[in-house]
Amino acid sequence: MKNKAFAVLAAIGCLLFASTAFADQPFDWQKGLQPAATSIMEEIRWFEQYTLWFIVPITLFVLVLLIVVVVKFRESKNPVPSKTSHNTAIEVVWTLGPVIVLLFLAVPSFQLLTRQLAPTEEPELTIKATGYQWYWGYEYQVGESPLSFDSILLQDGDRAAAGKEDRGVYPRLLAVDNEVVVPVGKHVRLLVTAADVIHAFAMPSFGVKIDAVPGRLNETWFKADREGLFYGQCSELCGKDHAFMPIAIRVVSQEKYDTWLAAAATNLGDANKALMASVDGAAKSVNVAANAAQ
Ligand SMILES: [Cu+2]
Repeated sequence: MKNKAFAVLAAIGCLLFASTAFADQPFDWQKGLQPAATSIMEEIRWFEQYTLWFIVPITLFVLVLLIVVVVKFRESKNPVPSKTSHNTAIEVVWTLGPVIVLLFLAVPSFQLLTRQLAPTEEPELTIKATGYQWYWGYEYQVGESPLSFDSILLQDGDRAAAGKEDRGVYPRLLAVDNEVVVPVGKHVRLLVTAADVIHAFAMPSFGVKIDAVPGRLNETWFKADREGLFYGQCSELCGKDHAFMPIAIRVVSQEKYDTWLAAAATNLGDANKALMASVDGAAKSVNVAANAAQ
């Protein structure tokens, strides 16, 4: 019996963690937010938990009050209703109570907003993301000739040629042909706009979500604290293929980023392939080593 329970728990554990082991993306039966890859997202996750400590007790309290009123003051038990219309003590309590609760929520909320909107560091890299119907275009503002490319949903037929057949790493509807590549631990400034209709650039594990509005340049930032392949999506209904313009950001070491950037200036496809070989190839050899050790 115990073994059976353990097996079920282990299976659930595998389900929960299996897909997150490869890349940061949503997974089946996910309930909470995605694991954080930036300090801002760390804080967002904390704030979500913190808020629940207010929401859940208040909801339960209101439920209890409703049940008490329904039971205690039902017609058969209480045929002559009270005509009380005012009670100063209650007025004071139900005004001050919510004010205090809102203060407890507002202070950390505004602190978090400030950290999101007013970064304290200078950006080390600036990338401009432009939303189109229905894909993203990226422009790296580096050196004399800025690097720019489009990032389009990976079609199943193109998987083999792109070397992206592993659906754990390159999932259907999230994988793209050209990922954004950024160095780990570096402050990246993100300029976001759109060329046709309003889109929104969202990267859940970075805590980034910002509207892409034609004729307007929005600015945000992120600083990924670990390497990996992160997936997000357009988050503003923008037309029939809104669900098919994913965002993929590959966070790599500064060294790998430098190599990629230098190669991408002449041939983006080859640069991506070389980067994939060094990243995915390294991951595989790590797995093999771990298997051998067991
Ligand atoms: Cu869109």
